[in-house]
Amino acid sequence: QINEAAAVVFSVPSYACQRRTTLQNHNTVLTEALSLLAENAELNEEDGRAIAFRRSEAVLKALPKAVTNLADLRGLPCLGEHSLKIIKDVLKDGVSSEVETTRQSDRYKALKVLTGIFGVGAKTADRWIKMGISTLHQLQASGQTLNQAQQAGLEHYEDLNQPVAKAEADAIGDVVQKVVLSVLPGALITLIGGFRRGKPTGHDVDFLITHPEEGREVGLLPKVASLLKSQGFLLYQKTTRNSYLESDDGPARLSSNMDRFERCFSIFKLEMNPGTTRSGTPRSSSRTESQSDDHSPQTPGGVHENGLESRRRSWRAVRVDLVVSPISQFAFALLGWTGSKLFEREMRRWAGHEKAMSLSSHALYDTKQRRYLRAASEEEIFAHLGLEYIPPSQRNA
Ligand code: 8DG
Ligand code: MN
Ligand code: MN
Repeated sequence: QINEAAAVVFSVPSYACQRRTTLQNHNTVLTEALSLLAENAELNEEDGRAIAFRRSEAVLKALPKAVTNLADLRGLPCLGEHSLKIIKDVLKDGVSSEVETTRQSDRYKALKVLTGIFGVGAKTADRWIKMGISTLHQLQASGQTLNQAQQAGLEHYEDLNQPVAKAEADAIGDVVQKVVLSVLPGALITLIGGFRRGKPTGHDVDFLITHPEEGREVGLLPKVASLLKSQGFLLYQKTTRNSYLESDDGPARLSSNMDRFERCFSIFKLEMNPGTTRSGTPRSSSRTESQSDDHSPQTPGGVHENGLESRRRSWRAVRVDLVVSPISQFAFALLGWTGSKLFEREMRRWAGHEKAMSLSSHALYDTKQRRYLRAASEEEIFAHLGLEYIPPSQRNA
């Protein structure tokens, strides 16, 4: 065959946690097509289908150069029939009709808009769509009862759907660090999530906090959250305490992406006014939103915090996740919260299927030896699992 001679031979291991996946991707047209179908499946809670598309997407992300020919894909793992059909169409026509039809579909568009509200998941969005609610206006007009997270999510919709830049993450890191250290001297704060993997932007900012002395970290977040709030840095927060020790089901039986760390899901108020020093206390939360803009010289009074006038504000809303782990679980928490989500999922699958072990963000359990394997670093966890160490910047599967 003609293709045979021209075909590039790629060799890719089947688990994403065996591969080095950088942010540089030579097949963006193909991966964006597969990603949209994966996202659509996630929004429709078709988990098996979503994972299949995510795995195909990740295999293409790991290739050292662009695929130009279907024959290039021979021998690659994880590429199912459906994914291959999409790839074939994109290679031939530059687009896939299934992807474009999905992108334009009313249901996909409505699911995107509604789940774009912080606090709204696929289930809630589906319920609303079935009631004829597909837009933010329809939602507001419907009189649906929203919980506090959703109310805050709607209020800050525009900001929370703008990417967060690394510089913004660092500015928030400074504030968080200062407050955490004032409550617990000696605490260690690490930027995790996508930014730790070297992404230039993110949908939120994730921090992991610990303390070198086991136990000193207990109950830290309620204090940190209340200080941040009193200093005017929080627009919303929900703090939950650590429930790991109380649980009798153990880490092995936790559902895939849940853990039991003390944590705070928040919406941060980030000052952006160039004239305002970052370290200064912005304002007290006891003042109302409309008053709080008054000090800014170039901001006219009566500006609302969302809508068309948003450009005149001196601040923006940013989603921030704070997680606290005891030092004995720190390496597992760091690994579990660095992502990417697919990399994490694949690592747990590798542990279970290939090693008869159970990996969570708390611990690694060896089923055959019937014991927990300790680790003080991510490197040790990879070693326990018989995997080559992959640094965060190469976990972008
Ligand atoms: P982004 O914000 O830049 O869009 O990407 P990200 O930083 O990779 O995604 P993320 O949604 O902020 O999640 C960061 C990591 O944390 C990711 O690996 C998934 C993981 N994670 C959660 N929730 C939970 C959870 O409840 N338990 C555990 N163990 N991990 C979680 O997002
Ligand atoms: Mn993140
Ligand atoms: Mn997050």
